[in-house]
Amino acid sequence: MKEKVIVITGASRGIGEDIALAFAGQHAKLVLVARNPEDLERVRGRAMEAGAGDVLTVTTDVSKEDEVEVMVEVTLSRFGRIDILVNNAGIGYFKPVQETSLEEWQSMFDINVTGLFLCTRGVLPAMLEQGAGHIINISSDVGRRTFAGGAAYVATKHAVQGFADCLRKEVQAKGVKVTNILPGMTDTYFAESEQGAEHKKEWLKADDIARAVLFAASQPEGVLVDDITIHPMIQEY
Ligand code: NJP
Repeated sequence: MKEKVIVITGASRGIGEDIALAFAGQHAKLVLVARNPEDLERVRGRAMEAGAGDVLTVTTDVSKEDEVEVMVEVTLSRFGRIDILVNNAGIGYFKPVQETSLEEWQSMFDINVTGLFLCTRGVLPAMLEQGAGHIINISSDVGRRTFAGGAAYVATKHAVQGFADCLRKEVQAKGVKVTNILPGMTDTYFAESEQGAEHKKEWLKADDIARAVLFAASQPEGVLVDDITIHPMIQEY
């Protein structure tokens, strides 16, 4: 991973922070993306300590086309290439349909789906020119199943799965891999919760997801991992 350039969205906390630390431990060069610059700076410090080759932070709202374009430009002018994009930024509101506001619906689609599309579209020209690259999406176990009370969020993650499965068919022959990681309940700040809360003791840890990402990312050139579903023992799939 030493010479690899890895862009990670939602890198300011939770799963994204641990993905950054996992790649830092492999001495990769990191581009950390999120909206909060102070949190990004904190993770940058941790990643440097963990052994990252270099770390660039780019304050970006992934749902904004112009900000994503700038993020890609800044990355390419600093490092000249992009090897891996981890589309991790995401939010969730969990309510019955009749209680879901249009604002909640739209913000989930803006970040979870449009943001993922914009970042993917932004890095693809560089990856296709390189003839190599890897898009890794932090989707969700509910990208392939459903449950009552999560219709809007579940719809965004089904969209991610459909988008990614089509994209793989477009770019696989050109050397670009597409992998979906489908986590179950993971102890982070997700859905406005607290990381480390007592009731999440038996949930997955952010690092469990980071190890799955690293597994997919470190396969030999000719090996493509499509999906990894991962959930805690206490959660039925
Ligand atoms: O959540 P959290 P997770 N532009 O809240 C960033 C999926 N997942 O780590 O922008 C750019 O701790 C935000 O940073 P900031 C989930 O759907 C989770 O659990 O500064 N970045 C922060 O870094 C999501 O796709 C569970 O506020 C934006 C990060 O996103 C992924 O895991 C289960 C942004 C969120 O960190 C990571 O979520 C599952 C924007 N517009 C799937 N908006 C689970 N935790 O149980 C947010 O199945 N961010």
